Amino acid sequence: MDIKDYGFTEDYIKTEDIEEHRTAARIAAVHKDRYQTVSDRGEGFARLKRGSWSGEYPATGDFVLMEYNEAGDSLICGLLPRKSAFARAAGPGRSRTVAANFDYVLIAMSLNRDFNTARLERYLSLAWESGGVPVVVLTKCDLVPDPGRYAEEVRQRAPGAEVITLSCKTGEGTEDVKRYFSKGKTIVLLGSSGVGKSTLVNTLCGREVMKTSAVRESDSRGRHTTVTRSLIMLPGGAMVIDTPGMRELGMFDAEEGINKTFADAEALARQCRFPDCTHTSEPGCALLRAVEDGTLDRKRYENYMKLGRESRYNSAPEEYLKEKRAKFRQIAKENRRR
Ligand SMILES: Nc1nc2c(ncn2[C@@H]2O[C@H](COP(=O)(O)OP(=O)(O)OP(=O)(O)O)[C@@H](O)[C@H]2O)c(=O)[nH]1
Ligand SMILES: [Mg+2]
Repeated sequence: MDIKDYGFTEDYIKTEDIEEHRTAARIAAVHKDRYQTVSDRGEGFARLKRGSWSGEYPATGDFVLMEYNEAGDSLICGLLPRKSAFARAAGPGRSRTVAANFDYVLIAMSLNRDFNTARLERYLSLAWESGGVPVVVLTKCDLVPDPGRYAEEVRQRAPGAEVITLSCKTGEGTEDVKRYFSKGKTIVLLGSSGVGKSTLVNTLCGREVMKTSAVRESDSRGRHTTVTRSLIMLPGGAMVIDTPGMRELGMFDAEEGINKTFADAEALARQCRFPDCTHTSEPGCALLRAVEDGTLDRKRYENYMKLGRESRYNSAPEEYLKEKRAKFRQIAKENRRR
């Protein structure tokens, strides 16, 4: 087995800088405190070396250095710098890395009751922030008579991202998706439970590598069939990280990603009269004017504002609250003056 086939390059660490008793490895799955790894020595398991860990823990897709142990679990002693990472909030001031070192983020959303453009904007913001290139995949297009209409609606909401309609049942769109799966590339699959992420992995593999199960009839919800994030090598040499559908996707440190997702709102924000416009009540606010005259969808505006607030709060709760208190003091002062 060659770690280079798993996407390892000297950008992560120069081979000459790896000490003799250490091996570069990629994390293929995380099982609580035990890590499934691939390296030049083959597939194996590893644990974190005690005492050498204080910061961020490895996530699926990460490259690490480990002390190889032939007889049992190897010891992970260092995390190599990431080229991309998808992280979500895990409470105020904390984040959790879902996957690392991928080239593309495939956001899957199915054309049944899962379809929700506000949620898509959430995924897109974190995806742009991750450093990978987002691609929107509208799955189960066999379930609706006019998938093109949905695709058009999504294109309006996802400037800069390709939108593909797919059905693993009829095979429609699989060729469009396959273009991203070239040798050496890593693709992370994200989306709610039941949208067909694992079904897509099986389709790409040509056999059943992942378990799948039917969604609930009443509301199209999935049953959280996939429970670990695992990196799978596909026949053509691309790697896919299949993930469990996330129940919550909180914004964390995602301002740049939000700005990319809402490029239209961002462009308007630059035209406001006041450079520090908060787009809530100021005269001369270009965003409010656009909502008023219908050029900017009200729901999209509201989501833009909401995701921004959430990101600022989750990334720096103390600072955010301080700013909020200062703003209310200012309003109170003005009211008194009036
Ligand atoms: N009609 C239709 N059903 C599909 C399609 N793709 C997947 N499904 C079905 O959707 C259900 C859920 O698929 P999964 O692949 O398990 O979904 P998942 O996204 O991996 O779900 P979690 O692992 O729970 O996050 C299964 O019953 C699939 O057969 C499709 O293109 N068309
Ligand atoms: Mg699954």
